[in-house]
Amino acid sequence: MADQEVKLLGVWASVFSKRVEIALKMKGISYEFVAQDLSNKSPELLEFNPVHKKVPVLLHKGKPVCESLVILEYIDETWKSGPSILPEDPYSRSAARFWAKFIDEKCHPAIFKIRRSQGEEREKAIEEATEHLTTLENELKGKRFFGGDEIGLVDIAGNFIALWLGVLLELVGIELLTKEKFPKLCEWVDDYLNCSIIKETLPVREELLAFFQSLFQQSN
Ligand SMILES: N[C@@H](CCC(=O)N[C@@H](CS)C(=O)NCC(=O)O)C(=O)O
Repeated sequence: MADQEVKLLGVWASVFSKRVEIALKMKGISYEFVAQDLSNKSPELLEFNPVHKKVPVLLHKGKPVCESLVILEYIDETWKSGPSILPEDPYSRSAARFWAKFIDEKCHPAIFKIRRSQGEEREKAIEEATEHLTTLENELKGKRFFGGDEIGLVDIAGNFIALWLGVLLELVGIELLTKEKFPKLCEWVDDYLNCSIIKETLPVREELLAFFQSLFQQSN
């Protein structure tokens, strides 16, 4: 069976690996999770993702697929079981790809910049992140999930905003995603984290916090 030939090279604390695990679970595909040590990259990781040398890598029947958003589309196109990750209609599909890309290219860097900067530079980074989160807040108006009534590509891409953002900013003593400023986004976080597949797949907040705390201590 095709399911038995699915392997995921990943890291438990990686927001990108978790995207792939969520998609596989949504489709009901069983897979082998092969944990990677990014401080000592495995020959398998280097062989199957020689360009970026990053997790996640999905191996399907021995063939590698790299880059989490590409993998999500591959999963959606390969397994028609379970709910769709991308919408059917081409315009809605392009919109989903647009917002997923926006999260990766705008939101992630802005939030990481807050952690890395100090003083005036940090204030600017907070302003920038606030602007991007406001854009997402507006995109959610009238919808429960970015995908509509059900979770889809943009929700899964938004893992970082749902869990990692709060953890990373707690470590620098900043609260950005508040109910007062972002009521829709906060409602989305609650609804998303309460979906059974999401709950069983994403890491426990305290464990993630401890992991990044120790990672940052090592890198400071
Ligand atoms: N754009 C990539 C990002 C993947 C990524 O940044 N993975 C990190 C772990 S969270 C990684 O493997 N880092 C190893 C490195 O940078 O050397 C994706 O969406 O899959």
